[in-house]
Amino acid sequence: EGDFNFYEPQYRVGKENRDFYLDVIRGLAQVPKRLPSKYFYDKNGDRLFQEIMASPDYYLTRCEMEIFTCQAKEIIDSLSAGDLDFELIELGPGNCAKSIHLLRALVAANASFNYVPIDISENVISGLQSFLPGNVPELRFKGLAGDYFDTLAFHCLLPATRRVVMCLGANIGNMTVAESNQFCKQLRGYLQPGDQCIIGFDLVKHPAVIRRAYDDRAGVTREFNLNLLKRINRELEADFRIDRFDHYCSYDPLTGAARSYLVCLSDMVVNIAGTDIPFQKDECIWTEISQKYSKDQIRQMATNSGFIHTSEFLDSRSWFMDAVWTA
Ligand code: AVI
Repeated sequence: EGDFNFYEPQYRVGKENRDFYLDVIRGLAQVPKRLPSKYFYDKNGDRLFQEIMASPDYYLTRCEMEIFTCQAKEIIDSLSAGDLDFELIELGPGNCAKSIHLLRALVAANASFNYVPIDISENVISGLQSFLPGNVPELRFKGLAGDYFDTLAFHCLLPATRRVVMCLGANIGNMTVAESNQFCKQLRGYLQPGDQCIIGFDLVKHPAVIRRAYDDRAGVTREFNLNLLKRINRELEADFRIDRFDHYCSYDPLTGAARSYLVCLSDMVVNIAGTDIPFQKDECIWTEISQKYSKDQIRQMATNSGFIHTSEFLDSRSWFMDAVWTA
């Protein structure tokens, strides 16, 4: 790699922040500049994301919640036509607010299943460990903290009757179309024929509704985006002047991509752990993609990645889809 000059300053940041540092420096060395959205979620970012999900302008959470509260029984029916002996893995469970409806319905149906939530955050897993026993008594579960795919790959080496993998919340939308196809192919690679997955997709809809969701009137998404710079300042000894950046989001109905940016309001040089990075007025840092899909694209993605598109569950406005695919 040609970026040797980047390596020395990294030793000014703690070992635990080294990957973060390298991702930030590499992203800001690109033209146009970019920062990976996975770094939104520090403690403050988690709190802001909770606020976004409760915001009247951010429809996604309510749509998927409606699907899980009103159609849990139908979802269960599509999982294997009555054979309820499986392992239910959830990638990125958060606080389980949606999947809990499925868990309760499965327990009520006397399903013989184990629940395995996998999350990168130890906090999420320990939170579930204290929350689930009191809220879904009789649930057998084992939380695993770690990277989705590393953990899943390791876990899938263990014997199991059948596996169902859930990836809710339109998390798949935070990848480009090419990356999400790759993700689904990789997921298929870990599964056996007859295993299934449930994936949440945000659907294309009126462009103004989508843009509003990523530029909410209360300004929480703005705070959420700017928080990334605050985190870089705090954890990577940087000196971003937060008031010299603005939140901007675009939605392109031709590609289904909603993109968030941080716009630089004046020429400046920012120092990150000893490395100077120049910024120009009106330059944009691309921080996030939230990809929207048509129903046909979702059906096609199932086929492309080696799954059968088994069933689809929509909310009453057809704004969101939870798709069940069979390997
Ligand atoms: C987590 N993810 C699906 C959210 C989304 O809709 O892309 C993150 C988010 N970004 C801004 N608002 C919400």
